[in-house]
Amino acid sequence: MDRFVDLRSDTVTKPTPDMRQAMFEAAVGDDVFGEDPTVNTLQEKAARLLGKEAALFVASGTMANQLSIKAHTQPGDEVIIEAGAHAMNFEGGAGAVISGIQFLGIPGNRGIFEAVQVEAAIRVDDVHFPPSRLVVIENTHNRGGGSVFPMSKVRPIRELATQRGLRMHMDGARLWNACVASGISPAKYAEPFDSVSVCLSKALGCPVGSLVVGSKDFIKRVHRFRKMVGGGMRQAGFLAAAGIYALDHHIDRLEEDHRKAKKLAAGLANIKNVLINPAEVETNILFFDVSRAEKTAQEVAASCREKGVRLHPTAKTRIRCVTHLDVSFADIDQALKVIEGVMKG
Ligand code: TLP
Repeated sequence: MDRFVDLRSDTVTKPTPDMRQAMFEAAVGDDVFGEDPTVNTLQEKAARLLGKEAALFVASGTMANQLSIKAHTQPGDEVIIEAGAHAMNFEGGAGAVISGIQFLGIPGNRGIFEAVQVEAAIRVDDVHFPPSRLVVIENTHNRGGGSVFPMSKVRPIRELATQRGLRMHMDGARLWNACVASGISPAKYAEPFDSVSVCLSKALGCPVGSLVVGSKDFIKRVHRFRKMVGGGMRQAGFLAAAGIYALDHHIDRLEEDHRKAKKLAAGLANIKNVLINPAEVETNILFFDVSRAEKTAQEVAASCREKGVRLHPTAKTRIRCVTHLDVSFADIDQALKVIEGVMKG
């Protein structure tokens, strides 16, 4: 099938013609020598946009998160994180391997947690316990259904972290979506955090790339660790050019992706045996449940795929959909038609 509607993830986007042109025209150099002008421009731009001293371009969101964790911790430390978070569950156990840390997963409400929960999770100073070192917040929260971590809940966590000597990292793979949905600027969202990772290859439509931002000293440490894991790239300006283009042109349009997700959710709510609360859809990710149907999520997704609609089953009865640059409002109508047919059949 040459044309299909791909709602599995916002990572599936292809560069637009204008983005490809920007990549084609990029001035490049050897970034391991610090001589790629386009990488340098992207890093300066990202640091400015997020209100931090410095930024580093890395290969992926996983690399951004895990090198940040490494730079904040010592082996044996504990990292407090929401139990469904990407950095703990979907990064191949890297926290244990790369940093020698252990995660303490605390339950969230659609990925969102409270300062009192962090307070209860902080270990007392006793030889039995790992030292609590870092709090990680995911914004938007992937498994929470693209939920926006409210600023009103970030601030008390920051106050507590400061009092208790903990650092804070934001997995902002989709921070852009949180900013557009909440009206809060990237710099304001980043302000309470010691470090933030952001992705260019998710909502923003780039082929590759993420950034870590933080203080100059922190980024220097991340840079050293990037080298250790073989993440030093050479003429990476071709990729950075896509990032610059995306930061200039693909943030404001996310509002459209959010409307597509809301339209999809509203349509799904009208399909027999589909369970979803459209009021919970805040950004570009939604989950729906098919436990009332005779089929598993995998069977529903397989039947939809045969009819040209790709969905991401994440559990026996749970399916994820993500809207992005490469799905139109008409594609959403088409997806709804196919899902309705499959749920009936
Ligand atoms: N998430 C991907 C896949 O892992 C499932 C997706 O399709 O959503 N943080 C968050 C919140 C993420 O959602 C992801 C990717 C990452 C980090 C890791 O980014 P990459 O895939 O670039 O290593």
